[in-house]
Amino acid sequence: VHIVGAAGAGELPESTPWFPRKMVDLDTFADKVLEMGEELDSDHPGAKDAAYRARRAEITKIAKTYKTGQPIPHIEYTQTEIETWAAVFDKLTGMFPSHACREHQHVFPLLVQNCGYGTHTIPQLESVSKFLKDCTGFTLRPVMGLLTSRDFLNGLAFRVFHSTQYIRHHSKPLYTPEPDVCHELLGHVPLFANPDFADFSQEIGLASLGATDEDIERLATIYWFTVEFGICRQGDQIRAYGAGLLSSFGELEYCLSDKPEIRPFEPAKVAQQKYPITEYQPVYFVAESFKDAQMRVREFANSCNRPFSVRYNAYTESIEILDSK
Ligand code: HBI
Ligand code: FE
Repeated sequence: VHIVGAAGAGELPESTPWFPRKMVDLDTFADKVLEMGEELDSDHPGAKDAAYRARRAEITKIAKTYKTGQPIPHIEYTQTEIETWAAVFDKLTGMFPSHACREHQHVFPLLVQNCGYGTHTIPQLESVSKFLKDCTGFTLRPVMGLLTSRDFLNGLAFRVFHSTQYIRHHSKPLYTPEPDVCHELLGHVPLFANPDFADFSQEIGLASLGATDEDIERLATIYWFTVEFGICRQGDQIRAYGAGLLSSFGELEYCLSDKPEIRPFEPAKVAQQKYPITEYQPVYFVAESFKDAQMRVREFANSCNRPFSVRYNAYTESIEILDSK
């Protein structure tokens, strides 16, 4: 195996889509957000609330100007925002013992102890990011809203998770059409503290670097059915590990009921599965373990149409290109 020299880009096939090679390259994602970055869709519960939109703009400005290596600025959340958090927090933490996977349950009390998780406090991203860094090397970066699948998945290659910092509208505490701090902090964060899950997530990220648009679509679908809506076998039970499930009161109940269809996690098949984004999922895929899922994704990545492979150098926080796979 020969490592392509640092000069880099020129030595990759010309058709290779641009991808971040160093951690600081992620700074270029800051203001590239899809629709809900600044304007809200007409069906967003906060669309007609000028004060809510102004508050969001204030918070997303942090993400817009954030640069690698800076501490994530502290947000002084308002009483209304804290009440919204409290409603979500109480509802979900009541269900975790019976519905969340054991990895999520193991980490949750540590987040209470170390990062200020609790009914009456919205944890700060900076504190959570430091905690994750100690556990698995994952860090958070503030983001204005939805990134493209390519940019979002590319971040995972660096063990970076792009996290929103604003909260859903107070009129509907148990509903949000987009990611918000409740989804990120209660759904995603606990799992990124788990070493096997961190490896699994980075594996998807590495496969996404310089991938074709078709392969990005397939990897995004795998991400959807795992990191967002994954369920896993745990002894003789099935539990939720996907953040979309762990942050949704209704779907968390539904996904473990006898209503949805459940299939084994086989990436080549998962990648072809169509899915709705505004309704509960009709199909879930069950992983045997995060290690097993990671190995399967690695195998899948090797079948993708990319003429090179990559590895992450954690010392230099950069991607090395390997010219044979
Ligand atoms: N962007 N900020 C942000 N957060 C996500 O969870 C997210 C995203 N972009 C795409 C995405 N998730 C996934 O649905 C896949 O397309 C990767
Ligand atoms: Fe998410």
